Amino acid sequence: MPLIENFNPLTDKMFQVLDHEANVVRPELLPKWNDEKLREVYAQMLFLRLADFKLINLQRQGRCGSYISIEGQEAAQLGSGLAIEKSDWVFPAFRELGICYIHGVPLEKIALYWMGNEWGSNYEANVAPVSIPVGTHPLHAVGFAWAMKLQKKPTITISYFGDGATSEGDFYEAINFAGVMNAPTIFFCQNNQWAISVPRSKQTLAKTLAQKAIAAGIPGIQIDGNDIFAVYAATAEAAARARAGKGPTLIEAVTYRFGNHSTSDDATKYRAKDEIDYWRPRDPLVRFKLFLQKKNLWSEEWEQKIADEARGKILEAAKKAEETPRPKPDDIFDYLYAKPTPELEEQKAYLLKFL
Ligand SMILES: Cc1ncc(C[n+]2csc(CCOP(=O)(O)OP(=O)(O)O)c2C)c(N)n1
Ligand SMILES: [Mg+2]
Repeated sequence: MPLIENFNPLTDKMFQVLDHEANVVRPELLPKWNDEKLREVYAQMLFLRLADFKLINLQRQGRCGSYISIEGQEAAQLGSGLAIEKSDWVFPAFRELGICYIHGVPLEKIALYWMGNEWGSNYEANVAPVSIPVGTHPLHAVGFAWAMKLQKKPTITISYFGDGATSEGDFYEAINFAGVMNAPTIFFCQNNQWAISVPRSKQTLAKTLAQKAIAAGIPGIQIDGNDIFAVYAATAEAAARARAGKGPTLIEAVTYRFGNHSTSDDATKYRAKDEIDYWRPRDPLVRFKLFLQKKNLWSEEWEQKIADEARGKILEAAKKAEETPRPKPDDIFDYLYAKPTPELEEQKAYLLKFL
């Protein structure tokens, strides 16, 4: 029975495959992964956690301008990333280390971006540039998906955005237009409970964010975003629907932002410690580890080994990023348009003369 079409976002309970204690509650929806694959995916999740910590440290050491942490959101990004094809297009917001990396952006490029070096946005992967304006890029994903449909290509798109973004006008335009055009796209909302210092409860009276899909006439499903298997199952089905010409899906992945909003923020000013205590046991990495432990697939030594391997790779990426030359000041003129306008040429000449 299709999961998405039968989900009622007004009344149904958040979809889980694993409950909070890592018991399998929907065995038929577990991905068909063998033990080796399960361990590989866990190692990827740990890698993301450690890469995230490293970027925060680089910022604290003054080696990186700013950074926006994904701690707590690894399952949402990894699970969805594994459920789409590398030929599909990802439209990220700013808190997206996980999906960008999993979809093929090298870690050194991600680090470079946060070091303020625009060459960090220059890569081969099908990942659009980071969108800092909140909620504008789901529209780009819809337009791209519509173009793919017109060209009869099997490519789909997926946009990532937060709970806060669902209060933006652009979001409603995007889901509405996607519905009308039957665009092959997925709206992947990571409801991490906060839009900087504004809690989810003060953003909207809507009971779920998934129910916003109803107004656009498209399916919406609320899932446990800290349950990697729920994320994988829902995204895989949404992707299959899109590819089969059944149109867009809104996924609300319920998760939690453990860290500050960004490295410029101090969440202790507005967030009670109890709340973090509530979410700590719900950490996606903790849940995945519990699941592996129950299957006898986890040990202290193995965790140590994969963590060491991850740290080695992360250090190498950070080193590469730091050794990359800074952009030239006149790069801003060269990369704005494919062919610079006469005005830009004039401004560039002026700048070079000035320098
Ligand atoms: C259009 C726009 N308005 C305001 C901001 C400032 N701003 C940056 S992040 C943010 C909150 C976003 O919250 P949410 O969508 O839940 O994403 P999260 O940061 O939690 O991942 C705001 C208001 C912005 N970048 N763009
Ligand atoms: Mg948020």
